[in-house]
Amino acid sequence: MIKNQAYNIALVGNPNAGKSSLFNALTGLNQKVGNFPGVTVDKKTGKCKLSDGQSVNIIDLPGTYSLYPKSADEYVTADVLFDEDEAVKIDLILILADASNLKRNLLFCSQIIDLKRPVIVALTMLDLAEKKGMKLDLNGLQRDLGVPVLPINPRKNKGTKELKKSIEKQLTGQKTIPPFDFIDNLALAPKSITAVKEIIDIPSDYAALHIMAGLDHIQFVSSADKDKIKERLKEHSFNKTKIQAQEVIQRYKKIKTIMSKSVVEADPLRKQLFSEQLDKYLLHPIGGYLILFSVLFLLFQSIFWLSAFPTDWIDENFTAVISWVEGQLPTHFLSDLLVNGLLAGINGIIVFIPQIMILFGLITLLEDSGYMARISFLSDRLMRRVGLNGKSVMPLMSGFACAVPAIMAARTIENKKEKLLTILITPLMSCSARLPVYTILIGLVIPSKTVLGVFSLQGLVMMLLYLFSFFVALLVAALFNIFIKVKDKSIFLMELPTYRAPRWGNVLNTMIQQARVFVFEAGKVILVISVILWGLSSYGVEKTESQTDYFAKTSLTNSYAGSVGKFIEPAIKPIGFDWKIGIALITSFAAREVFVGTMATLYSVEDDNEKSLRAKMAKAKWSDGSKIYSTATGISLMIFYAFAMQCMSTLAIVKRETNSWKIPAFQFLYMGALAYIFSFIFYQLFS
Ligand SMILES: Nc1nc2c(ncn2[C@@H]2O[C@H](COP(=O)(O)OP(=O)(O)OP(=O)(O)O)[C@@H](O)[C@H]2O)c(=O)[nH]1
Ligand SMILES: [Mg+2]
Repeated sequence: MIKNQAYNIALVGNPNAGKSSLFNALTGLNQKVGNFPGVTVDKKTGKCKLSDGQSVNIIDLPGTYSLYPKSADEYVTADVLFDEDEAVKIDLILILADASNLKRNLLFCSQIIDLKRPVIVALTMLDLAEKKGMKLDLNGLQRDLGVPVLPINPRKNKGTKELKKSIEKQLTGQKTIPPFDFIDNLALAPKSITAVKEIIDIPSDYAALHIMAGLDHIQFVSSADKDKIKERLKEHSFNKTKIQAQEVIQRYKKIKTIMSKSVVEADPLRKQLFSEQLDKYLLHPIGGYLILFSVLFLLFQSIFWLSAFPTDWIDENFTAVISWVEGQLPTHFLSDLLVNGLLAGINGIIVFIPQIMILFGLITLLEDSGYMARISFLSDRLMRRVGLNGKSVMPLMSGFACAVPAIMAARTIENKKEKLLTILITPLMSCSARLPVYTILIGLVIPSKTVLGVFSLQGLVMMLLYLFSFFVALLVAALFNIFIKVKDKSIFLMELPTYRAPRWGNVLNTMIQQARVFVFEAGKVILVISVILWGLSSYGVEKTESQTDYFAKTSLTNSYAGSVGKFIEPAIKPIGFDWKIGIALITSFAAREVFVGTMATLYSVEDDNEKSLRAKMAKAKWSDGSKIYSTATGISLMIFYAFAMQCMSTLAIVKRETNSWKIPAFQFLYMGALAYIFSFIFYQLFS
């Protein structure tokens, strides 16, 4: 086969079978891998060089249990497999099957085989299967399935060489289209299938069945043909549900026969694996919840404990660097821009690297070990009370890191209402961008004391903030649940993956990458805004008798930024904010991280001898001489940042995922209202 364009190879299989691990091994990229079903929710393409030098495209896809898609992520995969996706046309399908759960994995495998396209089956988790006492005859399986079957271990990068060879073979001539149907598909609905195949040209009986079942969703069939098909289906009284049920029964029957020949299954009386024993404690109806609370408690405390030293270290050294640079430069407005605009902005960013790294590291640890899936399981009951589902936990937990991937993770939720509710409340989770704001304010208004001997009071307050916003999020869900009228059946089916030792390389990698993203992506925004802000807060309008100067170097109070801040001050005074905070609120609508940079710029424009931002803020006074950053204002401000929707990227992703402007607009409004109301209440309480 000669082709100008690179071949496209799709990675498909049940969730958590190791597709993304293999994708990374083949392409050298760093697609997210985690030990729970539903990590990948979108397609991702990478390049891989085969031994003959040709480069092929590898496409990582969301995992799916069957070819009848139910959730948004499963549709992504089904669309690619049925050529519904305009962007990718598949030349070869690589099915990954988890050998330690072979029976269930073979169901999906057998469906793909019946599509009659070039296929290779790669078996993963053979190490686990062996531990369970299973024995597999790969040659026997290959014979019965009629397609190549290869053993691989993408976690350890084993078997990839042989796999590449097999791919090469398939692409260069010796293509093996599965020679026989796995089950007798035609017999499922002989008249309807024949009728469809007369109208459109497809070789596979089973694919014809899928066209009939998903007719409304399919686009490559013209509407004239669709009408014809519909007519014929009615004639032959085609019943989708009944046929699907029959299909699955027949497939399992055949799988059973095949397995009895080629597989020695795990002995049910064998000694339980460590992983299985562990669940006795971790999923215990009482103990399980106690452990869960302790884990989360430790998580939030460690963010404070572990980051305290490196954060202080960076802060001290970088402020020293800034002072030094300032000393070297002549007095000029460009030096001013460099020191008070740029460097102050950079300092605002890099001091948070340790916290961001620790937060992402700990979350990755939870995901990689397999405990995250247990958190879903344990919280399903609570989630259900407020109209959500155990599967909402994954988006909500990853919302602690960042709402953007978290909202995409809601794709795995099948029920429309539960999915919408999850998307609506996910931005209320305290994401990593709020950490800088919390940290600086907690440092200002909460004394650094130890409670009960070991716990830091500052860490406790931080945790209370997280808990409070989580609690409010659930209340909000419960409230919206009453008003949203979408009827859809709801189930919670989630496979609990085997516990695995975290891959430390992966944890470290995620930490470094996220720090990079934070510094560069957020950094770009922060720097741009800091520089603009420096301009707006250093210059303003000055009127003298003879002329009006629109570009006069002036004090912060009289500057452009100052005027805007002063303008909105009356609206925010009731919640304890002064006009400088007002300016920060406005700039933070781009992204919350901008807060610290804004403060840094505003306070350094006002010439001050203090170099550390915290010290400058601590000195700030109202006109009556009282401290601006009182406990009440500090708390009110943190609460505001906890609830307000200050993130353009989140709004954009909600728009994309829900395909509607109304939902992000509503989110923006309701979160703003919550922020103002709660800030007001807390300000009054603590004043
Ligand atoms: N023991 C063992 N673990 C493996 C093997 N292959 C992958 N894993 C682990 O299995 C887990 C799931 O891997 P992923 O690559 O994220 O799985 P996926 O198929 O992309 O999952 P989804 O994106 O959720 O569909 C990870 O913890 C891997 O380290 C294997 O052959 N043996
Ligand atoms: Mg994946």
